[in-house]
Amino acid sequence: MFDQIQERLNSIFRNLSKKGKISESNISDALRDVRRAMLEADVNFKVVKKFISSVHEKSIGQKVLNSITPSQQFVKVVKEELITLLGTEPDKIKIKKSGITKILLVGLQGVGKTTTAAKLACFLKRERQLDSVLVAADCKRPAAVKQLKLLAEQNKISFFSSNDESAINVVKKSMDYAFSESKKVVIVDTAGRLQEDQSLMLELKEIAKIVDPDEILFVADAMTGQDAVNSSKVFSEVLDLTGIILTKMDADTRGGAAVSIREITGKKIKFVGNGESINNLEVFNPSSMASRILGMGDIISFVENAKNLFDSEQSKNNQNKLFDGSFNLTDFENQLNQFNKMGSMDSIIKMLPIKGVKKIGNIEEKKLIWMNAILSSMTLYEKQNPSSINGSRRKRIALGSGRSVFEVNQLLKQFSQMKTMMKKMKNNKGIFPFNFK
Ligand SMILES: Nc1nc2c(ncn2[C@@H]2O[C@H](COP(=O)(O)OP(=O)(O)OP(=O)(O)O)[C@@H](O)[C@H]2O)c(=O)[nH]1
Ligand SMILES: [Mg+2]
Repeated sequence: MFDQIQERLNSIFRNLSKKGKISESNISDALRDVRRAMLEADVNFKVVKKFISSVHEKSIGQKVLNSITPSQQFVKVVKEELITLLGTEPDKIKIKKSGITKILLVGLQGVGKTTTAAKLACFLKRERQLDSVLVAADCKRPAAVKQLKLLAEQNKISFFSSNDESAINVVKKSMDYAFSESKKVVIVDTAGRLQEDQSLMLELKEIAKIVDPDEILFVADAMTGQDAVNSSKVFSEVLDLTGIILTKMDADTRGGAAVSIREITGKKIKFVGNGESINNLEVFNPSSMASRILGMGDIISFVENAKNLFDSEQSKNNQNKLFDGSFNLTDFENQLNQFNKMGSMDSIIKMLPIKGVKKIGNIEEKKLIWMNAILSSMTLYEKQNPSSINGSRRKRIALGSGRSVFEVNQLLKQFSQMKTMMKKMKNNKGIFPFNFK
């Protein structure tokens, strides 16, 4: 996702990081490059213009923090503006407190409406425990009805279709069906056309009038870039769209549609499709999307978080203890807790600019959890006198923490290796665990 724009932006940020300070002239160079990268990523030119001018204004006014480099400061401004552009906060799907919620999916041909209808039903079941009925309102194409029926069967979702010629009648009947089956949500999959043609628009308008939907979601194919943006604008002028679902983000290397669509249509992206399988639907989150586009991960907040925590008195104390050899398991536990305070291992890893790290994140996170479990099963005496932890104590700790003796041994071994290593490094203070000065 977004490989092209990520690469371009990263090289701009790297170049800027070689410069000492943010000045009028190097900011202008960086901004010119960002502008070009965005245009090449197929971001709408009006959006680019507005974006660049607000980043310019904000970065010139910024004080460069001591702890972070100017380029990071610049990335921070770019990121904040990008989040604003993408809609600031996630926009939740509207579900009625009582009665049946009606969701209409509209869009051009082949963008992913049918697939998304099924994905959305599964999402609502999984995340909100809501049962939906999938309604095939694409009456002209029998294959379209079959496709939705198959998806419904495969995923155990209710399905409604009717031999009626008119989509409007099908939708009307589906409401009675949903009511009789006590379903909470009706998701209507409509027909697509190659172009925004008059008859399609009239049909959709009519359906909307009769159904009075709670959500009219425009489904757009992210890969089509500005075409997706333009057609969403046309649809939003005819229908009261309540949001956008961008599909095929997994195959979109540029990101132009994702970045421009809200600014141009005034409608927020609610979900993104990021693959062909049924679970590949994500709630759109402007902040994490901005991180992904920038590709750098959220280094700034990571640095700030880490700096605050590891600069604390307790941490400095721990460092001194480590070097004079008096560091014990209580200190080790405190250090682990501090690390935990920075957020889940997963979120820390996500903030780092490393590719393909999701898996490592999970493993590490699990490890932190079991280490904590073992440490909290030790007595204070044991923590302060690690050498007292003999075989029978190890067995008791393992039992108490629900971990194996092997894992208890592993933790103790790591702890003693760390102490030995630190003793050796006595003359090279400041390396544990992070040094941001
Ligand atoms: N890679 C990827 N493919 C997707 C995604 N969403 C849908 N597709 C694929 O896009 C193709 C078209 O999807 P459909 O759901 O049939 O599209 P549609 O809008 O209903 O098409 P019409 O009914 O013909 O207008 C299918 O092959 C889907 O598997 C996505 O998020 N990622
Ligand atoms: Mg379809």
